[in-house]
Amino acid sequence: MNKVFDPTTASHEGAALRGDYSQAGDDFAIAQDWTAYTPEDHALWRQLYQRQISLMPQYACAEFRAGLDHLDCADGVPDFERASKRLRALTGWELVAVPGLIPDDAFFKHLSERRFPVTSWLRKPEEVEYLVEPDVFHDFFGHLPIISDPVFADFLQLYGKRGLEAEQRNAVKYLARLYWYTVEFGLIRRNGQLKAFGAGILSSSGETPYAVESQTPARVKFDRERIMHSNYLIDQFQKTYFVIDEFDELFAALDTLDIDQFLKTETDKPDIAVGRTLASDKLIAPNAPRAA
Ligand code: HBI
Ligand code: FE
Repeated sequence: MNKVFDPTTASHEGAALRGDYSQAGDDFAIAQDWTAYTPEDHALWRQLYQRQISLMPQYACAEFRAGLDHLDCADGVPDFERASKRLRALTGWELVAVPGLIPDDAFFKHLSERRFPVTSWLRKPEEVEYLVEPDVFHDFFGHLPIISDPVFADFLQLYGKRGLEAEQRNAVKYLARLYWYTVEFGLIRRNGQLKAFGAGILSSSGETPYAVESQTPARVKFDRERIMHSNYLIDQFQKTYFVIDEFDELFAALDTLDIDQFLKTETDKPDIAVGRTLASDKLIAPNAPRAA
């Protein structure tokens, strides 16, 4: 099956696709082929894992940390089948291996059926610091732990369902912003302290402390319409993070979203530029930086 996937139609625009799409089925699923990872891959995974795990007690929310424990993935690039078993037991989700970014419709379909697409390839040693496109470390370490939370798990499935609907109505752009500012870069407030749950934050050693305690970016109370109008950048630390108090807020935001109504009343409003804050934003202070 020779499928051509144009990355410029995906929301992570400009990402170079490096996986092998020629083996993918119509749903873009491939075999993980766990035995093909080299000892160097496993060593690089352990290096990435060790660096991130040391940051989690301070910066990740409790649900994410509990999920990470359940996934038990310290030793090397994880076997997706084993991880699927664990996740299935917790929230009924499983993993599906993919070659990288996949088209929106295939992505939404998987989520709507409680399957999370996980890129199978691992970055190269010279990319430990930074990568624009998702690899197995970002997808597995960043995304899967929080899917062990039942409320988040239901929210993500609903995102898939609403995404399929948005596709029919040409509204994916607005839904994708919600995903970006929550699933990828979301913060949650716990006992007055900010913690991260977004995968883009928690798979990055630089952005993890930055998102939670830097004085530079703005932190704004979660607001569905505000986010749906907000542009974002994929190749640098975020300039604005949105903060929830409960995962229920995410579920409710999608559950009560009337896409047709939004298109009718909201889409003539201008986009909000990256880094801009509005008078109506409820601003939230960062945590005090960790003592050195
Ligand atoms: N494919 N593998 C993969 N991972 C993503 O996060 C992803 C994708 N395709 C489309 C997509 N994200 C976004 O465009 C949607 O959330 C809108
Ligand atoms: Fe991601």
